[in-house]
Amino acid sequence: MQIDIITIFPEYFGPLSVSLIGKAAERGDIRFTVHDLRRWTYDVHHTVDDSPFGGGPGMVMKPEPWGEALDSIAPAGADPLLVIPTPAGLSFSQQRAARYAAEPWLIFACGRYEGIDGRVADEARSRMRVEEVSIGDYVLAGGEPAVLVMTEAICRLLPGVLGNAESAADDSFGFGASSADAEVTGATSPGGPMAGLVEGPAYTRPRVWRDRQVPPVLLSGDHGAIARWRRDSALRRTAQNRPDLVARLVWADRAKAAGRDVAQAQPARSQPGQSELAQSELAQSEPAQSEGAQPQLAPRRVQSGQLDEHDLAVLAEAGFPVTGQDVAH
Ligand code: JF5
Repeated sequence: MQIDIITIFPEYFGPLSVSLIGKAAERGDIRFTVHDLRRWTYDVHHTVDDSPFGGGPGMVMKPEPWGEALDSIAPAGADPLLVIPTPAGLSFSQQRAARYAAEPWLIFACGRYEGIDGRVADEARSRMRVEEVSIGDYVLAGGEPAVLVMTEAICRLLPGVLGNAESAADDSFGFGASSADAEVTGATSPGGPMAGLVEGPAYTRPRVWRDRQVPPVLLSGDHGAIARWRRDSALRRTAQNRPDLVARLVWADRAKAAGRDVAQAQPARSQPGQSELAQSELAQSEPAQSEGAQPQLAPRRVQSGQLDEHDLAVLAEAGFPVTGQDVAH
């Protein structure tokens, strides 16, 4: 995979030569080329910004250096995907990371100040695919840290980059072990038992530390019981920390029960045509933290978009009293 990065702070990308990504780059599995935008300025001060038309605070990045940089890096006929970090963009997610990981060539354009002149993305769209992407609902001083975040999320999905190919599948927001293919193709229907959940806690030696035991089931050697326990702890942590994700699971579950397509029914952010009902379900408040007896283990269906009795009991225990058909408030 080729990754070009255009920035006024090339030094910012030193971390790309460290750790897993650094090793992948050394092996040649990923090739990073960092370009200084000022190379495409011709005045003595190497000016990249100017004041905004229409007034207002701050500065806007001038279009000319960007136009020349993109012409030079992606000549006519080339087919890269241009990614522009901005708080106003589409959400970056594990799914988008997987889609980007399947691209042979990405170009990242790091804006500073109040962003890049709007015509740059428009003009680039006339000859290449362009996505404006946000890594979260906060404002950075520039796109550089967003590019580091995205490259890390993307590159660890490349074959051979992560030590253990399996370990990406059950990650938080991962697609589950049974859909490694979907991960690479960017399929929208998640597959495995951990799909749509954040991960529960992990443990290592020693078995007892400061009077705290590792959960005994993890030492039992019973792989079925361990998988069940992990799903339960993932459900519990998702219920406690991410009510938005639980709302999605419940939504997908109901859609499945109603015989509708799960991918279409998921209440993804900013989907046009989203119903009032979806909005009210997403607005569910955070559940109270709860402790107490573990729900009884029961046989389960381990398919995405399906919550069995046991899942519902775990969710209820964690403060999400979800009945067969209703979400309690
Ligand atoms: C940027 C204008 C780009 O602040 C961000 C960002 C936040 N979430 N995702 C990206 O990017 C830098 C700031 C202002 C354009």
